[in-house]
Amino acid sequence: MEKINLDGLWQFGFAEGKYADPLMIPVNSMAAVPSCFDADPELFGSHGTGVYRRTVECDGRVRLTFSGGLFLRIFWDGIEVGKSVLPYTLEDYEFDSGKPGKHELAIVADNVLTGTNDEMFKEYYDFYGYGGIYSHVELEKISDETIRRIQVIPLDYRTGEIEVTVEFPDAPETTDTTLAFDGGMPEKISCSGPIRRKVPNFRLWTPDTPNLHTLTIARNGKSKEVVFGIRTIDWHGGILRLNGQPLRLLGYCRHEAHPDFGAATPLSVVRNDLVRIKNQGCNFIRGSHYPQREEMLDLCDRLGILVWDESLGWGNRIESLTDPLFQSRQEEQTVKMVRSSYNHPSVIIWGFLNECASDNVQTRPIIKRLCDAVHANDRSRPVTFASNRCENDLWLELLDIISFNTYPGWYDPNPQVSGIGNITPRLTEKANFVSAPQFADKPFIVSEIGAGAFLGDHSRARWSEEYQAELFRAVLDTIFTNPRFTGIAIWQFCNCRTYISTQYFFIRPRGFNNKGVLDEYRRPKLAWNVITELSAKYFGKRNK
Ligand code: ADA
Repeated sequence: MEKINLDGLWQFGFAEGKYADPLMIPVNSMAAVPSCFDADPELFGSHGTGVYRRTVECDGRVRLTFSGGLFLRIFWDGIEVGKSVLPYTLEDYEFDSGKPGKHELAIVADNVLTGTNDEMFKEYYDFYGYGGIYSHVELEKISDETIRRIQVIPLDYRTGEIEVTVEFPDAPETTDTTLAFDGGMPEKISCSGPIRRKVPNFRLWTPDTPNLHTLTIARNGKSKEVVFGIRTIDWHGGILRLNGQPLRLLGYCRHEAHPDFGAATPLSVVRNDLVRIKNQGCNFIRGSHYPQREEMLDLCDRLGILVWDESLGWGNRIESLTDPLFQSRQEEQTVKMVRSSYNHPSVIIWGFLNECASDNVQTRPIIKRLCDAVHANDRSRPVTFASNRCENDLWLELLDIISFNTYPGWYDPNPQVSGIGNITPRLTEKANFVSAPQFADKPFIVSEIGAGAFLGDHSRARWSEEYQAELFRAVLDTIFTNPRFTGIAIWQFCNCRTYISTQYFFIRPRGFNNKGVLDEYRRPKLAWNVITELSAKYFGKRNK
């Protein structure tokens, strides 16, 4: 056994509440892995502990890898071998699996929020926090020869030069290691530091030509392959560039969610969503509001969709933002995201802490710490966060890109100045604000904007398909005729479930955030056609 995939039917048990000894919960039914237990209509809305159990045949040192939420504990033959408090994060658990033979693996996932400041998920978030196993579960037998990680930094899009870093658990210089591109001739290398190479016969990665290369590192009969793309990003003079060419971004904020599957959306759903976005002429997805799954990023690499990947946060309040444990969890999650998704050419922006209290002076340490953590682990991509404090934000100077979430025509503070006619003036004010000398060098993205709409409501009033469609017409016409805007991530691709108990229940009918351009089952509202029309108007066949 090198690496095995443990997806399939597992034994399952559920009990209300958090459990000190979850293995006492009877496993009297079955669950698919990956899956979210509260996507099952019978358990939707319940706060409890799900226990997933199965046997695995293996021995010796192993590494288990998967993501899930909201709190995870891992037991091997009844002994706890790992835990995670970082929902949506791809985590590794290494342990000694013991003698050859059958062993029992139990993954315990609970969705019980206690409301402490350090918790990464909060019930005030405007999306539902599912309990379960969100990604594939993989088990790998490891040794000192196992390559832990390969990082590829594209350095020059004109020459195909890259920098490769290989991480081994032991001193690497002593052993023979080889490197090969695209299945070609292996070349002997020393891994004592980063290696620079020009990729033979390289082909550039762009959204129109998403060419990928492979790199294989081998040592003592063991090998690891990674996929990468050659493309570079730079950001200055207020312009974001890919391979030296100015970029304009048009796309969506997208939740990894579906009413039938929760956060464990099957690959077919993810694939269909992304192909639709691409075929509409869009080139951009903001992965709101947590690290994106590997397979989502793999698809974006192959389809040529640009991604903003962000760590988990939503409207976090000062009590959490100043809590040392919350701060270190945020840093840990952000660093894990950057390190695990580093090689994806589709990822062009890192983000964190959507709409935090960034107008409060006490938030500087956490924001600076997260910017620094990203920069320390990746200098090749810009960092941002989506601010709804906008002109009152105190920390825009720390960011590489300025991103504003703004809802003119929907959440208008003054009903006298309201509606579609309010959109162009409000957006233009923001573009003028970020044109001031201290911000002018930074690209500017509208990271959210939108309106709620019910499929089938043609009243033309607010909440109708027509109102939403006309709002997006005004938004895109404003953004793509004003060069100060780098682009837009429309809020949002499709409706998503939120907490029914949320204090905002009166603006979340049916327990959904209804601002999707598609409904939760991906049925299009009128706005879909308007966005398709305007993407053709402003970009022609650019991204198809
Ligand atoms: C915020 C938030 C989104 C969503 C949106 C809305 O901007 O970032 O997650 O809640 O508001 O629909 O109001």
